[in-house]
Amino acid sequence: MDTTLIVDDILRLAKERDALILAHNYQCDEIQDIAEITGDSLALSIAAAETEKKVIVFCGVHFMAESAAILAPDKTVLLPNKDAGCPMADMVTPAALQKMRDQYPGVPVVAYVNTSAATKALSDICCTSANAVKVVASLPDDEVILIPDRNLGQYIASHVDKVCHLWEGCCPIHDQLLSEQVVACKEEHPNAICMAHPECPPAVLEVADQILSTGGMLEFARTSSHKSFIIATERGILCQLRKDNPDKEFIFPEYEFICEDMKRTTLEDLRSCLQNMEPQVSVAEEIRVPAHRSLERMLAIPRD
Ligand code: CIZ
Ligand code: SF4
Repeated sequence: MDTTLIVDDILRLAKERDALILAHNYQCDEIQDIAEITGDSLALSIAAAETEKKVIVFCGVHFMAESAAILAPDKTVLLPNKDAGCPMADMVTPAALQKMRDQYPGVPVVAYVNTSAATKALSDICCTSANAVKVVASLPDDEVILIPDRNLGQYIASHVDKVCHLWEGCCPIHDQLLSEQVVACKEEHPNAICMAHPECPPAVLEVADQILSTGGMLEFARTSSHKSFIIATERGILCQLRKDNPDKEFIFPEYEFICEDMKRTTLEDLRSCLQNMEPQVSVAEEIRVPAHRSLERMLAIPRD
């Protein structure tokens, strides 16, 4: 079917349903193009909480739609493709986390936002890749449990003066990038600035010039006087990087860097979820309330 017809249908249905379409920075270009707001998971969840609209269509993965449902409980949250999950978020379950809590009684748990609502409910505070070091440094405790990403965990541990107990999880997409691939790319493009996501392995972060969340990368590229950048994160970010900086060059190392879950959402899914008002994502009140407390504690920490 003709794409323009689907796009017209989506825009008409979004109006009829009073829906706000949000797209994560890793979504396919055509999804990012049609979204009203693009961004990282936290910025999108905050936009969901602040909008006057009744329906939120979250083009991203399941934990992100859950975060929107936690922060905006009075709204209907739709996840256009119900199979869009996050393997890293699935690497920690509440039962396994409870075991670790029992092992380190009284030690606070800092949960990366890439976790389920049930895991957030069992944590003390959340963090994102943009504020992780700040969140952990803000805690009065000299010992913390960091879940679920060991790479982000190790990055945080190297920036704070605390004993950090790391969970053995990772993003399978970022974790498989090799420092050799980044170094080869740097050698080929000696004038390029390398920006890496903290979900990449420590050896990659060591050779990167900047370690940034997706929102941080977009801001850095926009405001930097450099013209050329090596990008070590999921390729979907290229869509906004190109829109914001038509005169700058963005290069990827020789690595696929595609998250299949982020690419599951299609324009057809988007149209069909607006037609049928499903799949919906909701969070039961007994999980939502403690999960909300963990997110609110993070949001109470002043941003830069
Ligand atoms: O929190 C997000 O949106 C993710 C998964 C990546 C990032 O750094 O923005
Ligand atoms: Fe999860 Fe990694 Fe995909 Fe992000 S890129 S959604 S962390 S698997």
